Amino acid sequence: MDDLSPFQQALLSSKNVIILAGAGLSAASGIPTYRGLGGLWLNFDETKLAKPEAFKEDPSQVWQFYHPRRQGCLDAQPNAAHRALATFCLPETLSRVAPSLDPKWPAPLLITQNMDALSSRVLSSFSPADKEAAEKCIVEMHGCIFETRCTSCAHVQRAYAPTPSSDALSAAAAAGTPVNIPVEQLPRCGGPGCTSNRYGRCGGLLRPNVVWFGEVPMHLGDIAMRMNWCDLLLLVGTSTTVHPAAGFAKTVKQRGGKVAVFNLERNDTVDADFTFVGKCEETLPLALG
Ligand code: BV8
Ligand code: ZN
Repeated sequence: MDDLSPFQQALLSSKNVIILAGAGLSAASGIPTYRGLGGLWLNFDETKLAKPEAFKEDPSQVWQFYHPRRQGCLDAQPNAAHRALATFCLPETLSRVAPSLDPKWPAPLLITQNMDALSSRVLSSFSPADKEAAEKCIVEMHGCIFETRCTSCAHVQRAYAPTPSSDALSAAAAAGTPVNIPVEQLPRCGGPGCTSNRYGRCGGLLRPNVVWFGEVPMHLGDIAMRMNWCDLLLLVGTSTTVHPAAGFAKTVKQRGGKVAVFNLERNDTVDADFTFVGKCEETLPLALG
């Protein structure tokens, strides 16, 4: 692994640290990446299912794509990389490893492209004060697979539990082959476990509250504003192929900031100042400790 000290020196003088995490962060938790070996998209054409038009045309197919993934994310446990990032966000760590942060941004922005909520779920083992401090750093820019959004009343509900009202979906998953589930049997607003109290639980069709291709990522305004002042961007386990996240490194470099890559392989498309080749669950604890 490359010499850590130049990177750690940059951390010591950094005023505004941002971390962009991708599927590689959760690989050690058993969640398949998208484009690497065994990647999810190698079996699915992303433009076919992860887009609003697909849901409009065949919500049954799209729910059958997400329902087992949600279960996989539910079964997954956070790994050492999630823990390293969460611990890094704590005031006592920052006072030691990043003492020059601008009081406007006293903690890093942890932008995750992942929908598995593992960067939040790792905090369940933290003290309430530490959980609160680290939670404030996390932005789920591509949404969360544990959230559903009503396509009629827009009620969003988050639950670390299987897809709500999913008997038909579970039967289809058990059958192992896509079936055509009538839309009435798909997750509905007001179904079991619904906490909506607007419009008397409207019965509308629920969708996964994730960002599909062609949809605007979440919290983009906050991200863009902060990115303009970022002087150190960490890219953790991402192939930087999906925009607008793929362009963040260029933005930071254009403004004189530095970029550190934590990945299994070098990425020639990124003009990195520091590259740590290896499993992020091994390299991050060393780099941020
Ligand atoms: C938008 C949720 C308009 C759904 C996802 C041409 C140019 C520019 C843009 C476009 C273009 N053509 C189309 C677009 C737009 C499109 C896009 O970028 N397409 C790509 C494919 C070209 N983008 C969009 O549509 C976005 N919206 O543009 O709206 C707009 C924008 C701004 C302002 C106004 C309007 C919406 C994109 C969101 C799509 N949703 N997911 C679902 O998953 O079902 S994307 C999906 O890819 C995931 O969210 C994932 O996080 C993301 C990125 O992938 P990675 O996380 O990087 O994962 P990947 O497998 O690729 O890489 C893993 C890496 O980890 C590898 O490098 C591997 O080496 C490494 N690794 C593995 N193990 C480890 C490891 N590293 C370290 N340690 C390990 N152990
Ligand atoms: Zn509703």
